[in-house]
This record gives sequence, C-alpha cells and structure tokens, in this order.
Amino acid sequence: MTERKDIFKDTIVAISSPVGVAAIGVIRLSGSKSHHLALTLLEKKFEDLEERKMYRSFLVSPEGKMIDEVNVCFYKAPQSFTGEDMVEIFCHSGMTVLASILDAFTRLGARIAEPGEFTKRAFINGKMDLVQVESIVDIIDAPSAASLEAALRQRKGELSIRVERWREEILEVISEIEADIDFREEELLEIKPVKEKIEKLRKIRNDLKKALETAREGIFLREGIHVSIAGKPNVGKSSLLNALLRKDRAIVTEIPGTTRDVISERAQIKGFPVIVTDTAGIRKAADAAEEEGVLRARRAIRESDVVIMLFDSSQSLDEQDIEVLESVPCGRTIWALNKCDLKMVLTVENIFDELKRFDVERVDLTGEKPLTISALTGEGLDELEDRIISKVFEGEVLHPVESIIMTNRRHVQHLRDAIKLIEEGIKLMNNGHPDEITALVIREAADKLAGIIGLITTEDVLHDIFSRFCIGK
Ligand SMILES: Nc1nc2c(ncn2[C@@H]2O[C@H](COP(=O)(O)OP(=O)(O)OP(=O)(O)O)[C@@H](O)[C@H]2O)c(=O)[nH]1
Ligand SMILES: [Mg+2]
Repeated sequence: MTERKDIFKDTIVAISSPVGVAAIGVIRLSGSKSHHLALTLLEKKFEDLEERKMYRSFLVSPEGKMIDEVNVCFYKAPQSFTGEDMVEIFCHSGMTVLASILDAFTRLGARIAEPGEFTKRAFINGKMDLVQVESIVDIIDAPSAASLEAALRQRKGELSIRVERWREEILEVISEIEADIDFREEELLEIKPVKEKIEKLRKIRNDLKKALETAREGIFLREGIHVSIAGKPNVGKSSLLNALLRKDRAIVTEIPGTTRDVISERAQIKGFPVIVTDTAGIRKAADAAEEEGVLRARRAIRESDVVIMLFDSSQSLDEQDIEVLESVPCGRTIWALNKCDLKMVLTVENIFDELKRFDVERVDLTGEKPLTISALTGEGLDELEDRIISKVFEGEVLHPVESIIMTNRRHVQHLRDAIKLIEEGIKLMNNGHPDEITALVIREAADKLAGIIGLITTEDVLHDIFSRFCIGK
C-alpha cells in the first residue's frame, strides 16, 4: 500500500480486546499487507479503504463463508500506532467470532502477534520512546486515579522531554571540555574557566536530584503501598480489612482462628493505591493448615511497607499479644487498640505499663502513641489512614501527584547512576582534570539518561519490558 520500506516483513494480527463475551471485540493488524488482507476478507468489494474512515461490511473466511458483521478502520503508515499500515476490526465479541477472524487472517499469511509486539514495533519505528512504552502498561494497570494521572503524563512525554533536556545540557558541557582540549593542544589561551562548567554540571545535578526526590512517592503511586494487619486471633483483623476496603471481603466470626490464609485486596488511601493484607492470627497453631497460615502471616508482615499491630482493647494484654509484637518490624508498625466501642480495658494510657508485666525486651517501645479504633463503628479509621500515609512517607506527603516525575524503578536507577557520574565529573574538574577522562565520565552520565528513554538499550532490557505486555498491545 505504501512506498515506505517497512522494517518488519510480517504482518501481524491479534485480538486486542479482552477475550470473552462483550458487545464489541477488537482485532488489530499491523504490517504492509494489512490493507490488502482486510480488503480481501470484506464481503463488500470496496475499491480502497481510505485512511481513518469507518467501513461497514460482513467479514468472510478465505472461502467466502460469513464470519461476522464488522466495522473496519484503516490507518496509513506512518500515521498509526505502530508506524506501519494498520487495520482495526470491530466485531461482536464472542469466542467463535474472534477465533474465526484470527484464523481467516492467519490463513492468508498474517502471523499471530507476540505479547507487546505492536508496541515494540511502535518503539522501533520511533513512534514512542521507552518511557512512553512503559507508560502504556502503567496506564492499563493503574491501581488508582492518581497513578493513572502520573502514567498519562509520562505517555504525553513529560518525563521524556526533561530527560532529553538534561542530556543535551550534559552534552553541551562535554563539547565545551572537548573544545578546551583542542585549544590546549593548539596552545591557545581561549580556554573558558573551569568554574563555569562546574557550575553548569552542578545545576544539572541539582535538577536530577529534585526529580529523584519524587521517586519515593512515585514508586508507591505506581506499585501501591503494602499494608498488613497483624494481631493475635479474634482482635478484629478481618473486620478492619473489611472496614478499610469498605466491603465485606473476609469472613468475620467470634471464633478465634477464623482466618487461615493471607487475604490481599487493593484499596485506596488518600489517593494512594494500597494493598491491604489480612493475616491469620499469630499463635501456636492447632493444626497443619493454621500452622501454614501463621507462616504466611509472618512472611506478609515481613514484606509489608506498614504493619498495623492490632490489640483487642476490651481485654488485657496476654502472652499471645507479646508473641505477635515480637514478630512485627520496628519502625514500620502502627499500634491500634480495636473494639473501642466496648468497655476499654487496654488504653493508650495503660498499655505501656501493661507491657511491663511481660518480658518485652525485643519489642519496639519507641513508637508513637497507639491509636484507638473500632472496626465495627468506624471510629478512628480516618486517623489510622492518615497514620499509614505519614508512616510510609516518614511525615508529610511532600509531592502532590502533579509534581511527581519519577515512578519507575528502572528510571530511578538510571537517574541515580547519572547523578553519581556527574558528581564524579565535578570532583575530577575540581581536582584540575578538565580533560578527556572527565569528558568520558560525564558522557557516561549522558548515556545513563539515554537509557531511560531507550536511545541506548539492550535486548535484555527490551525483553524485560515487552514481556510484561499482553498479546494485542
Ligand atoms: N465490638 C466490636 N467487635 C468487634 C470489632 N472488631 C471486630 N469485632 C468482633 O470480634 C470478633 C472477631 O473479629 P474478626 O474480624 O474475625 O477477628 P480476626 O482478628 O480476624 O480473627 P481471626 O481471623 O480468628 O484471627 C467478631 O465477632 C467481630 O465482630 C470492634 O471494633 N468492636
Ligand atoms: Mg480473621
């Protein structure tokens, strides 16, 4: 169809909507044969498919057997998602329809796409950089509205533009150093002062550091905060899970040992995505299932960003509470006295005195004041949510979502490396090395930034990123 020489020979095809019953299903084709293949299988004999115009027809098998009534749209290269000729077919979504359409195109020579292959072609054809590629997965997987916003800003190119600019600024300093080297060889005296270049590098480093400061919040925004609820049996862990989720997720009974397994569910707290985990009450297990449950509970607690250590305030402390206390991590735990709607025996005022009755050497008593809550009435849950957020961020949330730039660990690693290399460059220059070695070190910093947007990349990195895509994307 087009004059353009395509990098990829194959025309690929895939179901791009969820496979199952729905009003509409989408099948996508990409590659130089897309237009021809679509024309061949449309029952109405259109002379041509104009780009970005919807055509309605029945779609038939290569033998002319009806498959479905469809709408078809053609996107001409390079003005398409992949940068190649593409066709999208909107059919009725049913297993037989989708499979038959896929079958018809493969029999005409199209190949079933690999996971992420459409996006990979878009990347290789220069339609988007690596940050934008990754943002597509983040958009699809976004666990909260705030996470989605951050992903969309990356899709739009906000981070990529910054990275390009930082990189260009570094390259500028490199060319100045290289010019100085040439002047030096020609023994000319026009060498610009080193101080100026150091100042430029410092400014770039500060900009990178500022971006890096948003990483902590950004990573939680993208990946979610892991919160687990610990406590001896029957203190109200499952009730608290349900209250935080605002739905009846876990079974609650008055029998100790109700929860056997680890139950994790997604929720949102103050706009941040969280993964709340209810665990089996930690105690000497009565049977093998409970024993495994307790093991899993301990593992979940170890791997959490924040642990809610729950007590039953209607009872005094006992050995079982102490056993749980010993397994929660110091510094990451919030103490909460549940069932405050009942007559409170255990209170914020007496809990530390109560603790003295036990051997509590291994318990972190340096924590802040316990909270008083009721999973039943909802009392104190707002404060608990506030406490979770301030615990994770060690105080206030410093960066509102609009100012969060870094959300992805891969980008963060590159940024950290770049900062380190720039600092090394500054040190070299301070020590009187405005020379080839310095230029080399700083160039490496520029390359680290190039790695973020994929100007420089390896097969392994690409494989790692694209393997996270589903077929059809
Ligand atoms: N009055 C009152 N009762 C509560 C509260 N929270 C939980 N309960 C009751 O305490 C009992 C145990 O609650 P669960 O949520 O099952 O406790 P759990 O810690 O998950 O228990 P296990 O799964 O056995 O470890 C149930 O009868 C709940 O209704 C509360 O805030 N106030
Ligand atoms: Mg439970």
